[in-house]
Formats: sequence, C-alpha cells, structure tokens
Amino acid sequence: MNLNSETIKKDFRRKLIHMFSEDIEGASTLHKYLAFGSLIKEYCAENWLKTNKQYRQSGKKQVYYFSMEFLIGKLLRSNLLNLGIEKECEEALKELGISLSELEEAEMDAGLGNGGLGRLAACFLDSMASLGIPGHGCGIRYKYGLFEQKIVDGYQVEIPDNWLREGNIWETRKDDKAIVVKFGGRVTPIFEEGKLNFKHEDYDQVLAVPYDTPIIGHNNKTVNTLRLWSAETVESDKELDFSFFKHGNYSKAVEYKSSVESISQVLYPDDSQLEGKILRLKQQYFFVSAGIQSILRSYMKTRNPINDLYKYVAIHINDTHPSLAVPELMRILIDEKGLEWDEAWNITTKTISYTNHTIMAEALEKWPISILKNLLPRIFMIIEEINRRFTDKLFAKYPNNWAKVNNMAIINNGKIRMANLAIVGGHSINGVAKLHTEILKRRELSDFYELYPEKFNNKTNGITHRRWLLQANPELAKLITKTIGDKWITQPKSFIDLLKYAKYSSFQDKIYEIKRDNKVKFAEQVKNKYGIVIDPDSIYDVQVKRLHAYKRQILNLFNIVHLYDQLKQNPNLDITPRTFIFAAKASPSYYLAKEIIKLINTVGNKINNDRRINDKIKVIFLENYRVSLAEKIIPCADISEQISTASKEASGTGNMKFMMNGAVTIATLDGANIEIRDAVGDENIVTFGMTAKEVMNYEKNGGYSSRELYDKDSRLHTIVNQIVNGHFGVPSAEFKNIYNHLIERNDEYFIFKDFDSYIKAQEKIDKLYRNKTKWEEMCITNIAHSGIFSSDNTISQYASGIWNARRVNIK
Ligand code: 26Q
Repeated sequence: MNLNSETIKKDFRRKLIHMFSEDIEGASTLHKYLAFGSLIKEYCAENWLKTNKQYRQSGKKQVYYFSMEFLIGKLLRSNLLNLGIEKECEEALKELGISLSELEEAEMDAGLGNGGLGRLAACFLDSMASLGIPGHGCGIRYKYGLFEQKIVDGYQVEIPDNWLREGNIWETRKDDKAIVVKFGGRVTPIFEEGKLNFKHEDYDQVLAVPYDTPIIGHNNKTVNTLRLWSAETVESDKELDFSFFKHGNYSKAVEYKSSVESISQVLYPDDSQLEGKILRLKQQYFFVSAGIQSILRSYMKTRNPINDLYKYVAIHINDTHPSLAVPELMRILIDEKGLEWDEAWNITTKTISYTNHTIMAEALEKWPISILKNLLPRIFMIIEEINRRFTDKLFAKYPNNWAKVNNMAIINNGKIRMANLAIVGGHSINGVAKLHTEILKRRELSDFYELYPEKFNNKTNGITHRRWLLQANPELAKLITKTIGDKWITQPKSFIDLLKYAKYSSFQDKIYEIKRDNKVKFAEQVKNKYGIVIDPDSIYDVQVKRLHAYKRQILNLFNIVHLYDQLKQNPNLDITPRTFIFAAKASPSYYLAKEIIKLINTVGNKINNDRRINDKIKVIFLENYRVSLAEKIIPCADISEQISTASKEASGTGNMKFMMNGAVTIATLDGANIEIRDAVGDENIVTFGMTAKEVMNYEKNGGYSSRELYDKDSRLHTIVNQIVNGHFGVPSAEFKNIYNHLIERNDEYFIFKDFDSYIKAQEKIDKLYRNKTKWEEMCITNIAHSGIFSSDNTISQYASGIWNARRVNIK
C-alpha cells in the first residue's frame, strides 16, 4: 500500500472526530485504538471488494474451511504487517505522541477457540490469503469466547470472556445475507408427480446473520473472508415475540428470544468428558447449515451446473465438529435442487474433506440418535440412509464379518459416529503429523484404511511465521532479514540459509543478545504483575499449552520438586539457574487439571520464597494463557517443553513456534516432535522417554505398575509423599485426585515410567547450556530448519493434494 505518515495522520484525525467527536488530545486509549483500527479496515476495503470481484470473474475454485473454532488473537499489528504499512503507521502515530503498542494493548483477543485446533484454523486463514488461495473461514460468532482465567490463591477461577464489550471494529454485519436455519418439527414423505418428496413442518426457525472479517494476505492485495454466524430470531417470529409481549406474557417473549440467541452465546470448553450437549449439536448444525446454504446461494448465481459443484467449491471440515456438512449438503441437493440420491452423493463426497485431530478413541464425537432425531429429523433420515447404503456395501464386501461392519457403521449402539460419517461422506481424511497419520491408518481407523486407502493422507501442521516470528519477535526478524534478505517472509524455507551462520560467533552473539533483551523485558512484566523477580540470565524453561493429563505438566513439576530437594540438601549445587514458566487453562469441569494448576502454584510459592536455595530456581504460573500472551512468552524461551506421552499428542503446534524463535526442545517422540527431530538432527534437540510403540504395547498388553516404580525409586517416593503430606504447606486432601491418578489409577500417562529419562534429559540440557557456542549453534540450527513448519507449506499441500485449488493473483 502507498501511504505516507501525513495521510495517515489526517485520516486518523478524521476517524476520531467522525466516530467519537474527539481529538487526539482528548481521546482515551480505547477510542484511539477503535478509530485507528477502523481506519486500517477502511484501508483494506477496496482490495476486499476487488478480491471478491476477481474471484467471481476468475471462475476459480473457492475453498471453505469450516471450523467451530478460530483462535485469532489480535488483528491490529498483523493487519498492518500484511498491508505493508507498519512502519508508516508507527511513524505517523509517533508524530502524534502515540505508541502503536499502547493501542495494541487496548485490543481484546478474539479467543474463539480452545487451543491447537482453533489456532491452526487461524494460521491457515493467514496462509491461504498470503498465498493468494481463494480460501475462506466459516464458523460461529460466539458472544463469549474461551473463559478468562484468574488465579486466586493458586486456584483457577473462570470469568466470562466478554470480548465484544467495546465493539469489534474488524467485522461487518451483513443483514442482507442472513439465512434461515430450521430445527425440530416433523417430516412427512409425500408422492408428488411420481417423485418422493419430504415435507418438513412445524419447525422452529433461527436466523443466521453473518459477520464478515477481512483476512488480509501479505503484500499481495488479496483479502479473503472469515464469515462468522450469529443466531437471532427471524422477523416473523419477532411478531410472534411481540404478540407474547402484547398479551402481557413478557417473560415468555424474552425467554424465546434468549433461547434462540443462546446458540451463538458461548464457546464450549474442550471437555475431558465429551458429554453430548444438545446446545452444542445446535451450534454445529446452525453454522454448517447457514454456511452451506450461503455457499450454494452464491454458487447458483454463477450459472454453473449443480453437478459441477465440486469443481468450483471445496468444503473442508476441521475435525468432526462440522461433519453434519455431509447430510446437510445431501439435503439441499436432494430436497431443494431436486437431484437423485446417487448424483447428490457423487457431488457431496467430491466436495467434502476432513481433518482428524485426535487419536484417543474415547474422544471421537458421537451423538445419541434420540437427540439428533428430534432436533434434526430430516438430517437424521439422510444419515440413516447413508448408513444403510454403506453397511449394505460392507456386508457385500465382507460377508458375515459382523465385527467389521459394526466397527465401521455410522450408526451403532444408539449413537451416530461423526468420524465415520466424515470419512464415508468425504473424499479425503488426513492426520496432522506423520506419526498421527500412521496411527490412524494402522490402528484407530485401520478398517477404513483397508476400504479406502486412497482417501488417507498426511498433512503435517504448520504455523504462520508472519505472526509467530515477524510480528512476535521483531528484533529476530530484523536480524534474519539483515543476514539472508527478506525472501523468507514469502518463502519460509529460505530460513535454511541461516545454517551457514550457525557457527559464526558474531552471529551467535547477536542471536544471544536478542533473546536476552526479550527475557529482560519479560522479567520486568513479571515483576510488575506478580511481584516476583526472575533472572534474565537464568534458563527460561517454558511449558505453555492447555492443561491435560496427557500433556504431562506433572512430569515437569516432578523434575522441579526433585531439583528443589537436591538444592535444599546442597544449596551450592552446581546448576545453571532456571526459571520454570507455566501457563495453561483447564476445562472448568476437569477436576484433575484444576488440581494440577493448584499444585504448580503451591510448589512455586514455596520455592520462590525459600531463601536457602539462593534464587537458583523459580516457578512462575502466568495467568490467562491466550494468543497475545503466547506471542510475548515464546520469543523469550530457551527451552520448549513438549513432553506428552508418546502417541497422545496428534501434532502439537506450540513446538513449532518455539523452535522458530530459537528455543531448544525437550521432547518425547510424539506428534510433530518427531519431524522436528528429523529436521534438526539428534544433536539439536533433547529427546527422552518411551516410544509410541512401547506405550501402545503397554496399553494393549498391560504389564505397567506405577506402584512398583513408586516403591522402587526413592525419588518418586519422596516427591509423591511430599505432594500429599502437606510438605508444601497445603492440607493433604488438596491433591488427592493427583495421588489417585498416579497411584490408584496406575498413572495412565506413564509419568513414573518416563521420570528417570526426563531427569537425565534435563541434566543434559544443563550441561549443554554451559557451552555458549554450542548452545547458540543449536538455537540457530532450529530456526534454520523451521521453515518447513510454516503453514504456507502446509496449506500448499492441502491446496494441491486435497482441494485441487489454485492461486488467483489479485491485480
Ligand atoms: C468437543 C465436544 C464438546 C466440547 C468440546 C469439544 C472439543 C473442542 C475442542 C474437542 C476438541 C477440541 C480441540 C482439540 C484440539 O485442539 N486438538 C489439537 O489439534 C491440534 C491441531 O491439529 C494438534 O496440534 C494437537 O495435537 C491436538 O491436540
């Protein structure tokens, strides 16, 4: 974009007056942010329009990424970067006595996701736009995102995330594009003109109103769209509403309105016990139906034949949450477009593709028939018919093999299995890392792999290097550009050119200085917020991610408690000082996870206040982990903790963000950690623990006893006892879930089993860190190899291998 600071200043003043009747001197930071952000949206408006027009004219395939979650974070800085006007804006604001970072602080995170899956969707949007691929997001405009976390007396307390409180300057409401979604009612088959049709009556209507957010590509004029749907009462029901009101039944009117609006009220936290909540099913159908209806509405305007839909439209579903896309597309093609079943099925399967993000069978989504049938009677009929035809085929192929048919059927045991529906109803299923895909093929979904080998493929996850390096670590970005030029911004694989400099001491010194400066700044923020002093010359050892038993925050904590014991015995123990940094939200009903948060805080409190250990270790728990906090902490990390039980973490994406910022990973051979190891080599990562094979072998054949290890290993014995005997100054009952999990329930995630090798791995890191030259070489090598984990790379593979979508250059 061609803008100078004079124009920006003038435009900004105009915006402030127009929106708030204020001048720069009188406006609050919030108002300045709102006005400035609105100006930036204005700057991209023309290209947004252009992009849409040229997409229509090009007749190229459009990709729609359906996801219950988009964990976007903030947009101000990334929009400036992608528009290529960051410098000009910073300068203009500076001349007005305003700092851009002050305005950034006023923006609320769009926290419309739980963790990895939602953040992946956001990274993919950035990469699709930056590669010029016509790819758009489709999801729900939750009024409340993932809860805000406060830590009170060491406990997690949840507060509603009212992120729209001050308004959202990035979105545009499109009333004229609203869609009606139908729930409940009765379906009756009728014969009309020799054809069987289905009449849907007495249903409830919900109005889906789209809010569009521009997704700006990096310096390429492309502006794609994230369309999020909000649930409202339809106009005719408003009259109904009003008639309740008129007749004095005010509460009934309010009740009706809020029951409709509840559909897009709140994001469900990723629950350990996957309860089938009707409201969640409503959310799923609500956005899937609105999304597909609106796609078809614009497709019909192209005048291309309906049978060619799959040539112009790809619908990708992010996990099974949107898998009702399969029967919904069938419904529209059959009931509304009048197609025969086989034609509709051919189109549907060629249009839809699906990504699986989880291995654990118990986490696969299932919906009770009774719930689905009542809420979506026509959709249920279609699922039944899909299942009938599919199982007929299976019986023909595997006569009398009941076990196999049972395992693969879409409807089984009173439940509808959404993964089976997505696999049967789409043309592609992919895992998110090599190991994950292998486990799906050989174990979890082996029967499907045997039936449809051609549908299975791997697409290792990626992250947008623009947000996670260019934006989050500007000094490192500058150094890289100075060293190898700026082509890495559009061709992230060229990070590899840094390898030449890995052994240069002057380059190593610069890398060291940048990290140290980041650490100093962070230490100041920690001191201000938590009153805890941390040493920027200590190793920052960071584990930030959702709290889950399988991610094994407890294993990390066991190393800390063990180290602390050693330090108490010998305060002069020769170790490099360390700061252990945690951040994690636990699902509100996940009691074990919440207890682990309390334990981290309890242990931290004791250690941080123990004078005897000479400040050699500190433990910090950062409140309210979210995208914007991740952007602050990741550039400071020396160590990246990726220590899940092998086979449990489908991919992980935090692991990639850390390596890209020059942290060394301590890792199990799980998810994408394996691919990180393969890229950097064994000398540049520290691995430990059981392999996935060993873990799965124990799970299958038994033979593991945590109690045995507890009895045998005095270190484990001491640590466990200290946790439950009040050693850390908290009543012993406090951590009984943790104790039961580890001892009574046989340590499901093999913490005791991997403990010894984890301790050794940590000791190895301590030694490695002392050799500055070697250490910096490791950090640089990690950065140099991180390009393959850019989501640009991942998206290119989706585009060519799954979607068959091509770029459109916007002129
Ligand atoms: C399901 C039912 C009811 C309520 C919530 C949910 C729910 C919500 C979110 C279930 C799962 C999720 C999110 C899963 C997730 O984030 N998975 C992660 O996906 C990443 C991207 O592929 C991987 O890197 C991680 O390994 C994987 O854990």
